[in-house]
Amino acid sequence: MSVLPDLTGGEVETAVRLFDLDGDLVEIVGLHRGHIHDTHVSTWSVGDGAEARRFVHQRLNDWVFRDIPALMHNVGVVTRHLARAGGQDGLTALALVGARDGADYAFSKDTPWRTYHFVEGTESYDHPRDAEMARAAALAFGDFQIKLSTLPASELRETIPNFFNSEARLAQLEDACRRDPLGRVAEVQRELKFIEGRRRQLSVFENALRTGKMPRRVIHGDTKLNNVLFDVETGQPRCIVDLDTCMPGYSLFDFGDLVRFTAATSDEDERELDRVGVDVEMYRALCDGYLEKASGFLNAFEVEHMAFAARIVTLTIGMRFLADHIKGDVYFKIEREGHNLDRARVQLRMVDAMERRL
Ligand code: GN1
Ligand code: MG
Repeated sequence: MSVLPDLTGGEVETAVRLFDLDGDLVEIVGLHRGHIHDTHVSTWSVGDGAEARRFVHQRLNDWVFRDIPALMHNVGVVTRHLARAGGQDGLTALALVGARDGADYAFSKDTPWRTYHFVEGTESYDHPRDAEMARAAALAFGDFQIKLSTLPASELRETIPNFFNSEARLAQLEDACRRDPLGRVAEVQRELKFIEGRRRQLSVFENALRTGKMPRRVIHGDTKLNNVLFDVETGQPRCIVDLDTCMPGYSLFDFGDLVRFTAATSDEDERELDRVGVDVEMYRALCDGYLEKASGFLNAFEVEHMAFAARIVTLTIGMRFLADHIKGDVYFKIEREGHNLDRARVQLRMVDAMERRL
């Protein structure tokens, strides 16, 4: 379920054909991943026994990203910057396929679409197979941040204002509570109290940014483990995907989000809250891998606040899920009633576990 209308197969095909692709279209299949856009994979045969080619097409969510030209400006800048930065370490950059008119995206009727080359021979994971995989993912995101460090922040637009700002996220949650359009606030009093008790912590990073204790840097912004594609042969990271939130932020956001997702003992939307927790061995592996790359550029304040970042980012994303539940699920796609509330509860339970264990 999403606030965007469903499309027919014919509409998807019309959109796919707006892009500069050769050969005969064999099939288009839906890929049910992600909370924001709709994703499809197309296969094209190019004849003469050559291997078929695949492409990833996304119908962009222009309710979440109100400024699609700005979003695609960022994706264009970042993909080209990463391609120039090179892939010495086995990592390749995600690459866009242009539309037939030469642009990086295309409108089909009023709906914006983009296309990427499919990265063949890779797979992604929702949970790390072992600590080595967690370490490798953290190393890949550290490397990604190093590559982005030579991209001036002024070249990127802030596609969603205050996206990483925990104080602003708290204000949005409070605003949702005041409006309470569906009368859901009454049933989330415990969650709101938990957040209220951590109000001051939500200002720590914003204060550090304001006073210059922590620098603003271009970051990935959504460092879920499943945004790393691992090579099926070598098991090593090959490509980092989902560049929608590459924007000026702070480095520890990426580290915190990595812990939130990768060191979790449960799924992001687990209903059995007793399963929710943090795996300390995974946490250590993430620290290790991230620091191997990032210790070169993090300052002392940042290194000291790594564990804190895991808590704050998890809490902040929990607040976003909760606010969306209260507003009536207008932002994150849901597959069941109460899905965003389940997601929020998992995040808050993880914060609780982190406070006890880290
Ligand atoms: C959204 O669509 P997806 O799953 O890649 C969200 C992230 C959240 C994440 C939580 C643009 O990402 O910020 O951390 O869900 N993306 C946007 O799983 O809001
Ligand atoms: Mg994302």
